[in-house]
Amino acid sequence: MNVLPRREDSLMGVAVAGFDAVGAPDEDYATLRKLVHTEKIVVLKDQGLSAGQFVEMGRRLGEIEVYYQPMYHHPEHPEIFVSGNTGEAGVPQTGKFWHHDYSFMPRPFGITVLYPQVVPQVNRGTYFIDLGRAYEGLEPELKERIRDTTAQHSVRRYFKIRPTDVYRPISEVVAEVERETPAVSHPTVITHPATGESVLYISEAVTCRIDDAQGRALDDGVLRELLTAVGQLDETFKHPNIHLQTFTQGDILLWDNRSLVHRALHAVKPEPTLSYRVTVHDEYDFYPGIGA
Ligand code: 7UC
Ligand code: FE
Repeated sequence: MNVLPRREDSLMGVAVAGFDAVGAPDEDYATLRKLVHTEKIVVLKDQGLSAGQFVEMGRRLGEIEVYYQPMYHHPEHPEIFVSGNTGEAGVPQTGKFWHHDYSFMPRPFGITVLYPQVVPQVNRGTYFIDLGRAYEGLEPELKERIRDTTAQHSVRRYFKIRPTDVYRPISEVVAEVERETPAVSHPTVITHPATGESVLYISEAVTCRIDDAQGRALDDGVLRELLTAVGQLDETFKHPNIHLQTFTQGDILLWDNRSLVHRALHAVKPEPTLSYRVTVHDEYDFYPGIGA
């Protein structure tokens, strides 16, 4: 495996040539995980894996987390989350909002692996913000205000109506979402277990409130101030923290789901697009003390 030098004008990420996903020894997979933790995005070039081989790659990386909703599953491989609009499988318009994967769950995973299958011609790519670096740059007063606080995360705003929900009362669907996936709390600032960085762990789509150490909600303004400062409310995507990661056919993207929030780029008039995703727990707890 050959790590290519980062382009000087790029905020994050490295490309890797010659990674043999099928034949790589365990040491190479350990090196790859480390690279994801330090570089935040790794793009493996020129991959030609079948769906089954892609799942196998996920298993080599860690413990696969199967998405909790079957409507996203690949028909033969439930481990693969399919997003796309080509009709055969998958859900269109996924992740079109700043989020981490699974932050609304009690035990999120460390690494997301994306394997684009049909790459759009025009609107290709995914936006990213590194919230470790962004936390470092926050005003000291703002850091002080969120010390020892927790943030609540809920999927409710972006839960997609399923085919099986047609003709159900919306109140029943909402009650089910709150019952099955109640809001969860995580520290507002988590420690990255692999790098030791302090990482702000909030997103525009999923974080719904910040609580002090006694569980009392802070003023809404604090969450808005944080989201503004790090770039998640910038509708022009010109904030200096925002990185647009593009990809071409044959790329496999791996990213650090602890440090990065991401947002899919979807056209208003959609072009054909299809991508496969597997998500894995690496060798570390999501953050030290989770679930304790
Ligand atoms: O349809 C979607 O955008 C899925 C989203 C609500 N969750 C992705 C995840 O992994 O948390
Ligand atoms: Fe996502």
